[in-house]
Amino acid sequence: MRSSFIKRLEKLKNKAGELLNRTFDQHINLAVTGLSRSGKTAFITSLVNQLINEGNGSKLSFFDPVHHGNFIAAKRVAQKNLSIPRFDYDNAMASLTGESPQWPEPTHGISELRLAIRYQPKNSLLKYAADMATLTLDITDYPGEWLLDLPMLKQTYEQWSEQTQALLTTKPRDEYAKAFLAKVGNIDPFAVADEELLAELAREYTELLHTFRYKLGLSVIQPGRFILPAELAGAPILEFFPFPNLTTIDGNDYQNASDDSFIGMLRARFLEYKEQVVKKFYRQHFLRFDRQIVLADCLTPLNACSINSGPESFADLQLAIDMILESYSYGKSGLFSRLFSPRIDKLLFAATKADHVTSEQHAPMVSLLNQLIYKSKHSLNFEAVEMKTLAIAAVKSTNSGKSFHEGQQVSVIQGYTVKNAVENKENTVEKITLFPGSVPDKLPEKEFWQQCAFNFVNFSPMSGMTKHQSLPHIRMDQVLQFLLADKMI
Ligand SMILES: Nc1nc2c(ncn2[C@@H]2O[C@H](COP(=O)(O)OP(=O)(O)O)[C@@H](O)[C@H]2O)c(=O)[nH]1
Ligand SMILES: [Mg+2]
Repeated sequence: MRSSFIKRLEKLKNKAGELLNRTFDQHINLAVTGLSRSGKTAFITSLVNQLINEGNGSKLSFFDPVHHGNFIAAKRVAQKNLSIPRFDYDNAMASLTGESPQWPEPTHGISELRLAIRYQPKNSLLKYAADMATLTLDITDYPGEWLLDLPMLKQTYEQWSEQTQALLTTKPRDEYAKAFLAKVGNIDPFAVADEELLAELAREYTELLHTFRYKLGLSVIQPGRFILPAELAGAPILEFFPFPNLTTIDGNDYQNASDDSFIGMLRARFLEYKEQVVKKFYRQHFLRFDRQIVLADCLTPLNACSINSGPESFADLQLAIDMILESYSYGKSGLFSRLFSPRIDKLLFAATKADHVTSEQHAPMVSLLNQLIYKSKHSLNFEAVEMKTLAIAAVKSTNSGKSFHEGQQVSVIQGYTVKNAVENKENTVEKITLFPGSVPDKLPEKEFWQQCAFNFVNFSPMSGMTKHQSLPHIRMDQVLQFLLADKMI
């Protein structure tokens, strides 16, 4: 009699659990972005790794569900959106944990991964109904460069050309862009377009963008898709470029330029790009995000003084962050309004690669990033978005310690760098110990760039990491706490 009563109670409880699980919001669409090489792939790999290997040596004491013991387990499950490439977790882990550990191959587009996280509800209503609940976490990785295209939506081709020309004729871009601008300047805008020439100049413009990004360390790259085209590589929709001195052309002539003229064709492709590429991304993906993490590598631009473009590349990063954040401001501008703005409730900024500096430099890293986002944070209308800034290392690749230098004790870091990577295909690594310099806690001034005192090297991942153990990290638990913990109570 009693046992059948308990059985019925259990059954009821399960039923109620199912129901509640369906009605409760147990789903998060987490978007991860940042400019190329800001550390997105490493970040997602580590986040997934920390969750699925929880218990195997993980250090997640600031993540309440683990700390309070209600985290049960997480596993990868099939993603819902079949048309988006899967985030290649296995390959990334294989690179990191191989015999000579390597950073994962860079990715060039959007990818997705879904985790099912089991936990024991303790405080929410769910605890009356179920011993176990599931939080589904959809993680989307997409290039921050794609968000740099948003401001183009408000511009005409003329305006965009004018603005881009201004950029291309100032330091440090001018030197590199001269030849390209001269070539375009030689074209009669009203002549019938030569498609070959258009394609060639578009290629040249794209190469310029690559130089700006990867040689000069600049961040404002427009159109952002040009350097990370994903499935659009080689498509004619990416074959356009800014046309200099358009404002000197008669307005009527410009308006009436025929569709097959150079200018007509460039204008048409620009418009098509905005419709089919920029808007499409916002509609298809951006709208469904609930939470966003923006990764920023503030250390690389500090290193840029050695190539003489420190101040510019830093100012450029600031501008790029402004442009990226514009995507999250609600309501203010009629054009973007609700059509493109996702209803995100949490926005996390992470200064990545914190393992490149000693731990007392983490606070300055955070205030530096806060300064970079300060302007946008105040000028944009973020409604009820909760924000936080952290200094993190997704995959910690150094150890810190103390050393003596000229009789003084100094904090140093120790890690491995690849020695003679080019000549020596064997990839021998070399152990180095260094004091990388102090991170300025506000936007660096002239003296900082003159001293050129900041020096950090690219470390290789540490050896000895294994697939079934959690990766060493800095503050990934605080990341999880901010992004997930409130949904697991
Ligand atoms: N030391 C260290 N280096 C990192 C970390 N995360 C990323 N990196 C470095 O940054 C590079 C780019 O990272 P990746 O995740 O591929 O950037 P993505 O282009 O944004 O996906 C890597 O190849 C590493 O050299 C980290 O946590 N620690
Ligand atoms: Mg990547």
